Amino acid sequence: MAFDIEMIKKVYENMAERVDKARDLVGRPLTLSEKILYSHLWEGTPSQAFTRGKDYVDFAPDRVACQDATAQMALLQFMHAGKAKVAVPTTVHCDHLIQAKVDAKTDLKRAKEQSNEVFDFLSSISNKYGIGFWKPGAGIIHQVVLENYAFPGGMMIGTDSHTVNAGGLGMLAIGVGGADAVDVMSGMAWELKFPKLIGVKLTGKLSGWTAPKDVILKVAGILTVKGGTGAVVEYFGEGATAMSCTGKGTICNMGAEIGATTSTFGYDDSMDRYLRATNRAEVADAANTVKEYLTGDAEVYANPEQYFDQVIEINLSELEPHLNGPFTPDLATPISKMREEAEKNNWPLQIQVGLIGSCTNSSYEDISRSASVAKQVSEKKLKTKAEFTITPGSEVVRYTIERDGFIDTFDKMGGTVFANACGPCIGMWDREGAEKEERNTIVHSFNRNFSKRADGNPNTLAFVGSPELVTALAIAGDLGFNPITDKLINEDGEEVMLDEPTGNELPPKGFDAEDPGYQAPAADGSSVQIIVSPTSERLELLAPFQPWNGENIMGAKLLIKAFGKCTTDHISMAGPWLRFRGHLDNISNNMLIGAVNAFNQKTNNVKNQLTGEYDAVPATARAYKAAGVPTIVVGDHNYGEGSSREHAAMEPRHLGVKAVLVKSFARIHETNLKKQGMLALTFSNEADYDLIQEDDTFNFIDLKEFAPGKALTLQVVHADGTVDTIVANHSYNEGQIGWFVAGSALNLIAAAGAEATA
Ligand code: MIC
Ligand code: SF4
Repeated sequence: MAFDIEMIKKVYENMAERVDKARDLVGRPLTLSEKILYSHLWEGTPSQAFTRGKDYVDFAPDRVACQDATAQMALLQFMHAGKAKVAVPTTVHCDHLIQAKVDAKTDLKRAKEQSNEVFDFLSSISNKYGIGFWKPGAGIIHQVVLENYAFPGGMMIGTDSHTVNAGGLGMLAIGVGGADAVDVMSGMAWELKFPKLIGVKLTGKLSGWTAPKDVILKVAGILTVKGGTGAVVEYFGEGATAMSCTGKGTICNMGAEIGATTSTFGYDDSMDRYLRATNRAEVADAANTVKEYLTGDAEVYANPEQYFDQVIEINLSELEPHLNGPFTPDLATPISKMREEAEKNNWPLQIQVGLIGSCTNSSYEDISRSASVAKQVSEKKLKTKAEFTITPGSEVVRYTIERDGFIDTFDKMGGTVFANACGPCIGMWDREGAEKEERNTIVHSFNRNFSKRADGNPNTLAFVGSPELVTALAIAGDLGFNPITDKLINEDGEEVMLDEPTGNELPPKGFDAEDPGYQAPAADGSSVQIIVSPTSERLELLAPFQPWNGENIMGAKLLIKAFGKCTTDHISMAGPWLRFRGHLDNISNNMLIGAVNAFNQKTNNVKNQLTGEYDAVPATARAYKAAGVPTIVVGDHNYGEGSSREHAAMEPRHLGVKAVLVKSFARIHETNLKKQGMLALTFSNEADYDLIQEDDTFNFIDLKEFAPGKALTLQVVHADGTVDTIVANHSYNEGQIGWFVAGSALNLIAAAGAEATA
């Protein structure tokens, strides 16, 4: 049975009229991305054409998804919106709070004990507000969404950057902060700058050791971690249609790593097959009635240069398997060059652990192909050299692969199956010995490999590859091993080669599960009580942020000038800190502790200008706040890359930071800062970053004239009394300036809600 089928049918009913109207207005054939955008305008039928990369547009997404680590803050904010129920279908998924240590059963049991309070809160608040709840163990948000909710031509937002995974089913699915989700859940429009469009034409066909993952690893190498910012990536061509739906999901999923707003593929037979295999024939049938509206116009794909802002072509027949890393997902190395690169860079060649699964790459196809490699261990009398772990993406996948014997195969090669959860992908991996901080190499099929991400060890070098390659590398235990050309020595001393992986796109006997882990909400949740204990260390009701006092901000001190890469993992680390995601004050103790101080190259060690002493960043921020001194944070390019976690914006807001001034922002983080009433600013002249010194004081001398399109002027007063006057750009429109003035976007919603009930 398909969830929300009436909503889906409604989207398809409106599609033709809206898309045809948009085509008239734009005056040319349309890409799929444009069709979905123009058919989801807040105003309904389009009445004007928008300029890509420039116009802010109000949209009406069809649904919202949240995961446990971000849902807590999103729903704590939603409680202030004054609504009885969410306005669009919404789900919450418990997946991030489950630590991987022993095995699925033991770990899940422990997680339920440890995070009981949070799971209960999420379950009851979901029940109250009409939100579908997926229990711990049900699976990872994006896999569960793909299996149950994603539909071709739909638009959704989710409080997780990898929401984009649903592009595999032809959706525009976009990662956002919780405050954005609150807008949509409250029945308001959701605003996005009309994106630019990048077209990726896939020619040829995947074969042998090359997998869909290699497409995105290659694209990440080409575009880098910020090359997709502000753009939707649309894949097309014979190579795209020949690929499985879940393979497409993998490519879209890791599109988050190039900063893309989202990625998508046109509707095709692979999606029809996947919908039917996941019990959604009704959705496939409905989609088939508007098929031509669920893909780009033929003229667009025939002459992509005329319609996209940028076009990339990849010949899948020539594409090599890749490994990306360490420490950044865009450092792409074809497997044939890996030994040379590793030796040149002194990366440890010995692989300690291979990890497969996560929200990406845990489809039946991925697992069956990996199992076809794993089973060669016993067939060819090999011995697995590295440790090996599997985190299935959902209970449906786990149950089905167990039934079909794959778990047994992994078991035999020495693998451990963890719970259906994020686990090692987000630092929820109690890896033995990680605290020794030894330099070591791991390979995984996840999507991110920032420093400390998997096991908290800054000296773990993580490389990202396809699950089948990761399996082969775990067997070989050698980062330089190329399964296409290299031999292994087996236990009889013979040279053997691994056969190419083979697998099934979909389970021949169908998907199954005894209990997929879903809990439907109460039809009327008005009597459901939400209890948050005032003494809880995990959950804390939110107090509204103070509105702007209307004055220029004067005398702000530099809290930290962050050096180099500063992702949301650096700003608000995950792993052990995930436990405080529902408690703003407690989680603020991790604020920027991973960022490198440009003046001493240390992490979590900054100068307190009031005392001259060096201390941890959160402690220093608290000291300034207590003294009533505002602060600012300075950073480099692509600041806030990675996660959608709005804690990375709320923590500085809570601890008295007024502005974040950087060379450039990642999209979600910039919006999160705006929504929480902060100033998100960029250097007009990038070289001004170098002017900022450790003892600087900042005066925002024309903040009173804060207006769209008008840069702000900042006086940077150095310790010796000299002053540099610099220009700070911003991208705030009128409404967003309103958020700053009100103290946060939520303050405005809450005020409107209070007015409505008064
Ligand atoms: C991630 O992959 O970094 C996360 C953890 O899923 C985050 C969400 C979070 O920080 O809770 C994301 O991708 O948005
Ligand atoms: Fe979970 Fe990792 Fe996927 Fe984020 S990227 S949702 S942490 S599995």
